[in-house]
Amino acid sequence: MNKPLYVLNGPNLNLLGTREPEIYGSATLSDVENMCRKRASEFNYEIDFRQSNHEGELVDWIQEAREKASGIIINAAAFTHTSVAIHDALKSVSVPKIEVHISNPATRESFRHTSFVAPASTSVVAGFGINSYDLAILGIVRILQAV
Ligand code: CA2
Repeated sequence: MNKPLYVLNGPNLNLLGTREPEIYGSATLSDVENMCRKRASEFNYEIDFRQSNHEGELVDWIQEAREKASGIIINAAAFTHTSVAIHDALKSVSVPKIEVHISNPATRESFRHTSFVAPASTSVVAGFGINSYDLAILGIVRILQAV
């Protein structure tokens, strides 16, 4: 049995589907979770899907993934642009790590143009709406199958 894929979500993503549909669409985080589980099951992976508004909790989960996960898909949300702690935690993990964004931060405000997650990640998927998560699962499975 494969270890699960951790799908970690940062601050305010629990509110997905409740505002700014022009940027983030109308699907909820629960819809994203269901999509991830469905896709991962095609490849015999389970999903451990979590969301936190707290930086330290995300750091704890990344550390936990060192032993317990096959790989990490992370939308660190606003912490993407601020968190050295999440960067350092990801650096300590040797499993594949995919940075995901629903929007494309590069086309938005300049404060979103810096990512502390990207330099500590294997790959980045952004700008496909919630399908970014689906593409990240397809990508991480390819990486894991090549190992
Ligand atoms: O595009 C993404 O996935 C982001 O990670 C979303 C973050 C933003 O700070 C990043 O720059 C890009 C925002 C997460 C909050 O999302 C909400 C969506 C709808 C309603 C409320 C919050």
